[in-house]
Amino acid sequence: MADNEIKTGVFGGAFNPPHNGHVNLAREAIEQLNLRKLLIIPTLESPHKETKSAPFEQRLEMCERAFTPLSGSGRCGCRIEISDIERELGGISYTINTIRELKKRRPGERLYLLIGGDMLYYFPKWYKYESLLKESTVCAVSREGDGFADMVEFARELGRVKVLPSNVVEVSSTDVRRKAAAGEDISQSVPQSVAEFIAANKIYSAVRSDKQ
Ligand code: DND
Repeated sequence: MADNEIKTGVFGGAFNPPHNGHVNLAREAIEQLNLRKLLIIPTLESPHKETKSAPFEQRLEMCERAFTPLSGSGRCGCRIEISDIERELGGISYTINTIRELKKRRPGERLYLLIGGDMLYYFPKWYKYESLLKESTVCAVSREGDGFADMVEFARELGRVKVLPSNVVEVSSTDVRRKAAAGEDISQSVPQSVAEFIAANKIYSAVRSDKQ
């Protein structure tokens, strides 16, 4: 890697809603990879997900609230950018299309595609995943402990995948939606500003609490 190359993390998700597990993953990646920039990219339409997410605008706003507090963190003072590129590109949000567009727009930046550890086993089902392995550095952030060595081995077989050891915050978007729909407390699962936004806009009413 050239010395002057900028390390940019790319963290995509439905973020329906973003939660403390996502924020923790982002924080670990910034610190362990010394990222100068981190792009947070809500999907317009997630591949392989059948249920509709909350509207894009609301997920974008929740990402602003969840991730901008990480601005300036890490050794390089990471810059956080919440990106609407997948809305701009339109259609189903295949990650290879997003990465290719980002590479065009950001010459001189090296892209690190961040995913949760569990997602790594599913990664070979992604559209053109072999191209993604060539055109970005895939980083799976995973819990050390049971199964970690297997994951490192799986990553080695795929090639060009880093596995970053991390503590993991046990929370899922499905669970947050279910709790919000039932009127239960979500303050331990999402940043406070996200909890306030969900409540104020009644985002996960019972109608939208279905599994995704
Ligand atoms: P999800 O729908 O899993 O998002 O999508 C993640 C990204 O994968 C999006 O950018 C999709 O476009 C892309 N994708 C998925 C499938 C196929 C293709 C692309 C394709 O191109 O063919 P979620 O909001 O559910 O999760 C976002 C990320 O956060 C995921 O990587 C997930 O593993 C991770 N995560 C956690 N990490 C740490 N602690 C937790 C987590 N919960 C979810 N508690």
